[in-house]
Amino acid sequence: MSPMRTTPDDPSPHRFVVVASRLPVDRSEGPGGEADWRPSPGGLVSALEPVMRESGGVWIGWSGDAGPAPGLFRANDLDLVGIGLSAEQVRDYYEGFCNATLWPLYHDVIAPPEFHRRWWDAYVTVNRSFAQAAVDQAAPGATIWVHDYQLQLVPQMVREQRADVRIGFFNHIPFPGYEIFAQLPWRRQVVNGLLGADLLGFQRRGDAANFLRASRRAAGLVTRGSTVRVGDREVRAAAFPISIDAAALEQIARRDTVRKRADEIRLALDEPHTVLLGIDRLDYTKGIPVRLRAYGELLREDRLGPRVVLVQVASPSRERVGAYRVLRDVVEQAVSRINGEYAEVGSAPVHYLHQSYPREEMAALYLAADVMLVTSLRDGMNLVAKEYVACRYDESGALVLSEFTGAADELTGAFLVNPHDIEGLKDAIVRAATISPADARRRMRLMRRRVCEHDVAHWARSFLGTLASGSGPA
Ligand code: GDG
Repeated sequence: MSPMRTTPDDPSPHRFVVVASRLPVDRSEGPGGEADWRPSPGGLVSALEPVMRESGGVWIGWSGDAGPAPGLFRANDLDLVGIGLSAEQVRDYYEGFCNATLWPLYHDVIAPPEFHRRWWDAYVTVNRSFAQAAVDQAAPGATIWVHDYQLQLVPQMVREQRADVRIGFFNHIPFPGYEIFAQLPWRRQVVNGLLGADLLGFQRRGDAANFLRASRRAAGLVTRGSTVRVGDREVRAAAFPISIDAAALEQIARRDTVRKRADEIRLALDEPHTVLLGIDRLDYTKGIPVRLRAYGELLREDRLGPRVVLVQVASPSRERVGAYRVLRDVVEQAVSRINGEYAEVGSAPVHYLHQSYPREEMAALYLAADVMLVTSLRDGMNLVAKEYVACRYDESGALVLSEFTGAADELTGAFLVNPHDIEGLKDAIVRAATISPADARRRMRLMRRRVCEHDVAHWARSFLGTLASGSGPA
C-alpha cells in the first residue's frame, strides 16, 4: 500500500479526530525505498474504524521510528497523519518520560520512576506537535478523542486554540492513588492538561476517583460527584472499561485450521494432562516472575501431577529501556532454573517463547490451554484475559486472574488472586487445574456473557455517546 499524499493546502474536513501514540499502520520499505504502510491490526483500530469511516475521521499518531513527519496520507482506506519524532525525542519523550517515568509511576511504582527535567521538556514539545496536528485537522465543532498517558497535555493544548471542539480522553493504564501521583514534579501540569477535555475515561471507577482526588489536591479544584469544575466548564471523569472484538476473535478460534493447530500444539507438548498458559508483553507489570515462582513451588510439591506444562509467551517489549532488560534476565533465569530441576530428556515443564505470533497462533494457544494465568501486579484492563474467554466457545477452561487488573471487576467467574500472596496463587492454580467440567462451564458461561455483550464496539459507543450528550455514562 503506497501512501497517497494529499496536498498541503487541503481543507480540514474531519469531524472525528483520533489522537493516539501510534498509527494504526506499520511502516516498511517499498521496492523503490518508498514508505509502504501495512495495517497493524489491534482492538482500538477495529473499534474506531466504523466511526472513522462514517464521520470522515482522521487518525493522528507516530509510526514508531525516528525520522521526519510522514504528514497527511491515506493507507488502508483511512486518513492518517504521521507525527515525526527525532532520535532525541524517541529517547527523551518515548523511552524516557513515557516508559521510564509515567509507566512505572502509574503502575504503583513497581519499578522506580525516574524524573528528569529534559525528559519532561521533550514530553511537552511532543505533546504540542500532536495537539497542533489535531487543531489543523479538526473541522469546526469536531470531536477529538485523545488516547493514553503519552498524550496527557494534548486536551488542554487543543482547547487553548479551539473552543469549538469536543474533546474526550481515555486512559488505558491505571491512574495511581494521590500519594504516588504526588511524586511527579509536574503533577499540576498533567492534571491541568487532562482537564482540557470534556470527558475523561478510565478503566476502573477507582482510577476515575484517583483522578478526581488529584484534581482537588494538585490543582486545588472543586469536584462534585464525578465532575470537576474548571472555570465555567464541567469536566466529567468516569469508568469506561475497554474490551475486545469478541465475535471476530471467536470466529478465528472456530476456524478448522486454528482448531487443528491447537491439537498440534498439545501433541507437540506430548499430550500433557494440563496445559497452563501465560501470554504477556515482557513487562514488569505483568507479574511473570511471581507466576514462575508459584509454578516452580507447585512442581516441587508435586501438586499438579506429572503431566503438566506451562507455555509462557513473553512478547518482546521496550527492549531499550533498562528495567525491561533486567526483567528479561530475571525471567529467563527463573525459567532455566525450573527446567534445570524438573525437565526430562525430551520434555520440559516450561516452554518459554520470547517471540510475537500472528493472531491465529494466539487463538490456537488459547484453545490449547486448560488454565490461563494472568497474574499482573497492576494492569489497566488486561485484554489477554478477555481474549481467552472469547476463544473458549465450548465453555471449557479456567482463568486465574489477578485482582489488580481492570478485568477482575468484570470477569467474576475467574479464580481471583492476589499475585503477591504466593500460597494463595498456588492454591488458585491447583483449583483451576482440577476444576470439574460443570464448574468450569458455569464460570466460563458467566464470563463469556460479559465479554460478548460488553465488547469493544460497546465501549467506543458508550464513550462517544457520553461525550456527545455531555451527560454521565449509562
Ligand atoms: C495496555 C494496558 C489495557 C501480546 N503478544 C502478542 C499479541 N499480544 C496482544 C494480546 C493483547 C495485547 O497484545 C496486550 O494487551 P493487554 O491488555 O494484555 O496489555 P498492554 O499491552 O499492556 O495494554 C492494558 C490495554 O492497554 C488496552 O486498554 O488492557 O491494561 O496496559 O491483545 O493479544 N498479539 C499478537 N502476537 C503476540 O505475540 N498478535
